[in-house]
Amino acid sequence: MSYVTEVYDNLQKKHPYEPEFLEAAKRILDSLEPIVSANEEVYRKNALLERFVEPERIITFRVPWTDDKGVNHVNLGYRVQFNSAIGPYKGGLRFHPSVTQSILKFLGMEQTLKNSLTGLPIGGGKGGSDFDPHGKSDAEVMRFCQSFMTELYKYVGKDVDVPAGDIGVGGREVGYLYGQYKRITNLYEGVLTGKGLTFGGSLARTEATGYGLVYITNEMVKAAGKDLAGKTVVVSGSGNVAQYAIQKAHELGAKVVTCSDSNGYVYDPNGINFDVLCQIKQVERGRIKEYAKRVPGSEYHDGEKPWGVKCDIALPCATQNEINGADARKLLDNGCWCVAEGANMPSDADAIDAYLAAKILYMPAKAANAGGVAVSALEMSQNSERLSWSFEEVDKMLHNIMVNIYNNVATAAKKYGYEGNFVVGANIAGFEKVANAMLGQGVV
Ligand code: NDP
Ligand code: 2IT
Repeated sequence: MSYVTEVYDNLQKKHPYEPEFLEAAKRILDSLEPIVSANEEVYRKNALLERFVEPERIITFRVPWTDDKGVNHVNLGYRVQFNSAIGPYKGGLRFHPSVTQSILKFLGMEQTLKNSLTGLPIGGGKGGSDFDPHGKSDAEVMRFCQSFMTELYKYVGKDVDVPAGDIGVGGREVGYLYGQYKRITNLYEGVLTGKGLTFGGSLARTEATGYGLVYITNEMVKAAGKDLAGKTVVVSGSGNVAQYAIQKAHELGAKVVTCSDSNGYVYDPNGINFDVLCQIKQVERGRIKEYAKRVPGSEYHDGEKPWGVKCDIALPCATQNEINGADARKLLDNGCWCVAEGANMPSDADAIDAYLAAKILYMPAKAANAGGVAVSALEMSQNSERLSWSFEEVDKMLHNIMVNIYNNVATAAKKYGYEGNFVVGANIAGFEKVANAMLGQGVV
């Protein structure tokens, strides 16, 4: 039995109730086969894969909070400190009812490789809660964040573990979490990223994931001899990543005709209006169906996803497994020739098989959405030197980082005999640095 299969079989036995984690681990391990077989003896001797697949530490805690009517609630809180071989744990916090340890372990493992791809010194972590911020007042969200941090502060710090946002955690939540950390510890330090601009946040962090997604898509499209300008793009989601992917895609001359939330999607043949979208989602915290009421010519499709809409390029920016095999075949049948993932693991295994079989351009999440955490690492640097850089400086660095990621992923794929397969390329390019750091630091 191959080393990779052996490790995966063992993992399955140990964690039978963690389907999302097992799915992510299987996909990653399978695509590491070429680098693992080239280094099998040394990896086995150092139990490298056995260590790589287990988080260094998982912290779980209860989060009690009181709603505006005085009713008490208890949610679950987590932080998965996955891998610190190349830097302090780094990764977002997700507040969503679907959050479980399995989902956070899958995200932590992905994050470890993603952070390595950025070329910056950040390890991998992820955390969050099954708390649902939808429909909660600002005061309720604040009390929840304060309670969450009252436990989490013991385990994080600027050189230990630096959380940020993810689904359900944006600037408002990061601000409340930061305020409570500072109040408890009396430390004014960069313990979180995605902070407000008046208290250590980096310019361009809000835009970074969406912009980075479009920068790497552009690089991949150019390398294939094509151009983003004039192309039709389908986006899912309407949160932080989707909003700034839409803005940047329009700036580069493409036309984004859809966006969505968990209730349905809107189709706007004239291109999604960024200002209306931001008014609904950032200011009013409303539902995407409002868009169709305000923008003449647009349509709302309740209960549907946008994958049946004809497009050149698809940018899934909502959540995991939002494109299954049948959705992928619909995209391909309608002529889609490029998929780049803003969300984490939005395409299921069947969908990825369909992309690879059709040989379309496909950039997986850990490379495509790495711009967010890359600018988070730049925020950490700015906090350390107590200076802040201009929007243009940060944006230029982000652009360079995404171009480097594209080149490293494409080169690794080619080096191991999988030219054009960016799944293999991204996993191997990310893993190589983490593996070498783990080997160099001994069996810990
Ligand atoms: P937001 O909370 O800002 O937005 C999430 C969007 O996705 C909303 O439109 C939401 O709709 C939709 N969504 C969430 N869960 C589901 C679901 N189960 N089914 C259908 N739609 C859903 O989050 P972000 O934009 O920050 O995150 C989006 C994705 O990008 C996630 O996969 C995240 O992990 C990933 N990501 C985020 C980064 C960042 O910097 N923020 C960096 C890298 C990746 P609704 O409001 O109805 O729930
Ligand atoms: O999935 C991700 O990369 C994020 N949610 C961003 C993490 C971060 O630390 O900025």
